[in-house]
Amino acid sequence: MNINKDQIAEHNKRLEPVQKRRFEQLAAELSGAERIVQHLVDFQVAIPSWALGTGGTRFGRFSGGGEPRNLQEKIADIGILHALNRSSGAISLHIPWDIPEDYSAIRTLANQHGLAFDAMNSNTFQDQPGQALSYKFGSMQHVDPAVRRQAVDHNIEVIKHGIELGSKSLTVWLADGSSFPGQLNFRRAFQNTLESLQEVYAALPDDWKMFVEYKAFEPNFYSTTVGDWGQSLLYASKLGDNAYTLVDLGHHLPNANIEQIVALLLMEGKLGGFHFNDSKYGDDDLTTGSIKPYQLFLIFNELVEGMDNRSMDHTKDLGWMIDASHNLKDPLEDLLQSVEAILIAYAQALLVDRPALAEAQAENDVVRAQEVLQHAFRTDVRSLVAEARLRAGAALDPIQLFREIDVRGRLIKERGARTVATGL
Ligand code: PSV
Ligand code: MN
Repeated sequence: MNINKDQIAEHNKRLEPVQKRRFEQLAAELSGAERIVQHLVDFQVAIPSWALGTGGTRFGRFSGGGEPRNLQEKIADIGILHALNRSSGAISLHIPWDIPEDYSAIRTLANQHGLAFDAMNSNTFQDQPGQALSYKFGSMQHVDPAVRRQAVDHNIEVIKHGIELGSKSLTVWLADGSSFPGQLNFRRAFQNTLESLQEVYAALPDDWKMFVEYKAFEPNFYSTTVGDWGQSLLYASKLGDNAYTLVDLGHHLPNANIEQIVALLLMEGKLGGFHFNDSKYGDDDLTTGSIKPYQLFLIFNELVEGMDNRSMDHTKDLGWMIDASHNLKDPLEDLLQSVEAILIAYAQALLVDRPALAEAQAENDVVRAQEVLQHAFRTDVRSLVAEARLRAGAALDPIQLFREIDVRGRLIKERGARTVATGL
């Protein structure tokens, strides 16, 4: 199904008078509202192909209906999101779940929906049917060189798919690690992993980036071979200029100061991209901004400050991706909420009075520094985000329109009530 311009126009016509009043009132109070709205119009967040179906836990999976059955339908789902918010103009694929049968047809379809191909993701954390060697004891860290070779070859194959689609980056997340003390020689595991990554890096086209994603624990519970940002940075630094660290918000030990991690990675020119989600306990993969919106704002505060400090392009120089899983909500509604939360945090970070904050810091005025940050965080910027949508041709209230025109009901009619998307 497609959402047409008339449906959006009719919806916006109804909501526009209230939006106009809210926006004008806020714009009169703020300096630079127009600049912020333009930044918001330009900002795009990639949607992961694996987040369009209902996720599960290790205890079970309660599927919704109308889930995408193949890559074409995943692209169509993201097309719906992008038509509704005009901020989801990219898809991130996971191989082998999303191997295209016909590159040119897939490129054309994505193009029709206004979607680009963001980072390609490899998968050496599961064994695939017919796979020669098992990843049970790791992939790139493995004691057997033949398993490492298989993992390297898989990543090179992922790059090849990406080249055909016009992607420009590869994200490598390894489940490698150990679950018991003594299981691994840490140094050897690191060296094996580094050598394997070096082979993949050598196969990377010059205009591509490699993102090394870290994760503190799970599926391994004693050690992870790319376990934190320090280890990721070590690999990325040894690999070369086109290798970067990728921060997934759910991949830290409790209470880690992610905003500080982000600030230092940016300072070193080694922050490559983001996987947005939220969590209370571990890698919960909940809707972005649903649990810790202040932390999300503080992260964006460092991102904006750090990117501006290096004269970076907010939209192009980092990979912005969601990585979430939905057990209870409609995946598409959940993704709309995540994108909205990201844009709100970004808008609030753009609002921070930087000279006032710098002055407070220079004077050790801790109270004033907090006031400056919280003034921005407590500003209700939703009318700026909505204004950006209006100007970009999106719906003023994407979730409301999604429900008004019964998108899910129509997808169920089209695809069936018992479809299950590929992925986790
Ligand atoms: C692992 O937890 C992760 O965050 C990686 O990014 C994977 O690619 C993704 O989730 C899906 O398993
Ligand atoms: Mn991730």
